Amino acid sequence: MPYTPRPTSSRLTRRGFIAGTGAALGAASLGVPALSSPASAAIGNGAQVPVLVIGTGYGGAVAALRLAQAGVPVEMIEMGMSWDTPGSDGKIFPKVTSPDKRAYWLRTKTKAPVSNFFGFPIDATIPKYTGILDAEEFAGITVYQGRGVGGGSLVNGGMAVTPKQSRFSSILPSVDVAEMYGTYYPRANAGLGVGSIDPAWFETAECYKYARVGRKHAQRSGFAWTFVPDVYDWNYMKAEQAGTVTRSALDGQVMYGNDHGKKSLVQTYLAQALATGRVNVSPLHRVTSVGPVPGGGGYTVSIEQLDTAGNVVGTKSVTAAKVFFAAGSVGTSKLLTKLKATGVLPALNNEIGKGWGDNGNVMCGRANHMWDPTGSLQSTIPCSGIDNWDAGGAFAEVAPLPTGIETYASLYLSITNTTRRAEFSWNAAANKVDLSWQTAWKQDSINMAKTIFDKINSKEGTIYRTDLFGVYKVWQDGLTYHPLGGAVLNKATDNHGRLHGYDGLYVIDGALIPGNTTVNPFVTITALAERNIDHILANDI
Ligand code: FAE
Repeated sequence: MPYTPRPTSSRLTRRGFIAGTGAALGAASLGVPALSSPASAAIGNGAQVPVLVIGTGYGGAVAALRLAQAGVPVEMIEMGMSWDTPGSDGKIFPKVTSPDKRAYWLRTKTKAPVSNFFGFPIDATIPKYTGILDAEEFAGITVYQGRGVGGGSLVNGGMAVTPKQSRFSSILPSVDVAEMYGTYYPRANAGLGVGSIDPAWFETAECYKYARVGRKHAQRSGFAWTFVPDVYDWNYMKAEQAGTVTRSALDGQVMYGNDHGKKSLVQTYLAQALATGRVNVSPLHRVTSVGPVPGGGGYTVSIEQLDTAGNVVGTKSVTAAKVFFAAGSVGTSKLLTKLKATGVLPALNNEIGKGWGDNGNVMCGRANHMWDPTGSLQSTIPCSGIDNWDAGGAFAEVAPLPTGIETYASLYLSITNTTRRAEFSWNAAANKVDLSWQTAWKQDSINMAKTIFDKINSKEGTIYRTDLFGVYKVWQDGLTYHPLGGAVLNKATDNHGRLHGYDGLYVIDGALIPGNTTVNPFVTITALAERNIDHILANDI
């Protein structure tokens, strides 16, 4: 059946959205519905609530949905915007090749991961705005994160990978493997709407020529190559290729959002959570403190309200009986590190801020021969990877370079088995949280990625691209898309995310996972959140 995308200009009201949720969940038209109505829906100063969730990414969305289904009202606080209104170009989100103010969180210049093209820098000046992608800079690493209702699900490639069961005990040693693979990974995959590419269509689709070239090179060097599941609607992708729907993945949209096709949390967990009528979301609200109410009775949560230039336009203080930290690995770790160091939550243990890793992310490009073009039309959604984890410690996704012209380049994002772990600490003089990551540590990841690409280059008679990440720079070794850890399960918390030292405070996001998931992380973050909230609902609520 042909697909009919929802017009991007249709902004649903809260009531209309809730009524339409059932349809939206299974719908083919994956436009972006509004999740919150204007400021009137925002949490009020002085409110007293049973549960407050900080952040609307994977961990937060799972917590909100399951609590609400159990009858508990939930207030979700999100520092980013609700992405539901088209700009003057009729689109909600910009393309990767033409970022504007919507692209970056409070920056005046873009900071593209592929920063150069044919050696020339491509970053551009933009107005400061509460845009969708945060390139948060620490001394040794830039951490990319989604900002907005939906968190990282708004900006990621949707690659939805369940780690191999045999590797799970190295990821989360205190968690029951059978329970995860029998109950929680299947639940997470279903809740996220994970699907697989049609292998027959893959063989002919123009937009995946780059992936077929990646497969050919991997297999000729003897590497295991595999399809990777994704939350993008694969039937919508087919329709994009056929030219029967408005293009999104085939129109250069991904890292700054997708107007269509991608099932972000806005279409899945958050849609279901709102449909219960028990969840309220306050966008452009940033939590700055969580401290015990003197004499007991929950926690005082301090919140700043922001405008779209990032100015604080109001402050609020609310009381919550229980607080879930779901601000992402960096957001949660920064809050907890500061609150412990400044004496607001002094009984947190000494594991706070520790065990942080970059999932071993490193990027590189290869220059193909002129007879091996990768295609001028490339889907922004990766669909395959090269698995050399056991032999060389690297899993490399075959990534797109959606420039709209033939580049003869193959691009890869590798996830590697690095054991480097950094620590967050409170810098009182600068009034901020630092991270001890060192750029030089990426050499471990580079060495592991080279076990794949040195071999392919040697077999194919090709070389690394040196013009994509600077001038004569082979490796993008300054970033991660996959921050993990900082409030590690069974260390900073008990084995289900309860923070030591305080009843009613929980961590439920990527901060729980100690630095590496062996594959892309959001399915594991979601599955772990499903496991923990099950236990918390049965025992604490
Ligand atoms: P996250 O989704 O980051 O949500 C945290 C939320 O909390 C955000 O919305 C924040 O704005 C909000 N927040 C933070 N601090 C505060 C505060 N103080 N007050 C209020 N709100 C706050 O956390 N993973 C995959 O598995 N597959 C992929 O294909 C993939 N591609 C990626 C591509 C890019 C460009 C990026 C940046 C990431 C990618 N990831 C991918 C990583 C994935 O999105 C990430 O692991 C999850 O989003 C982390 O989920 P959390 O629930 O931990």
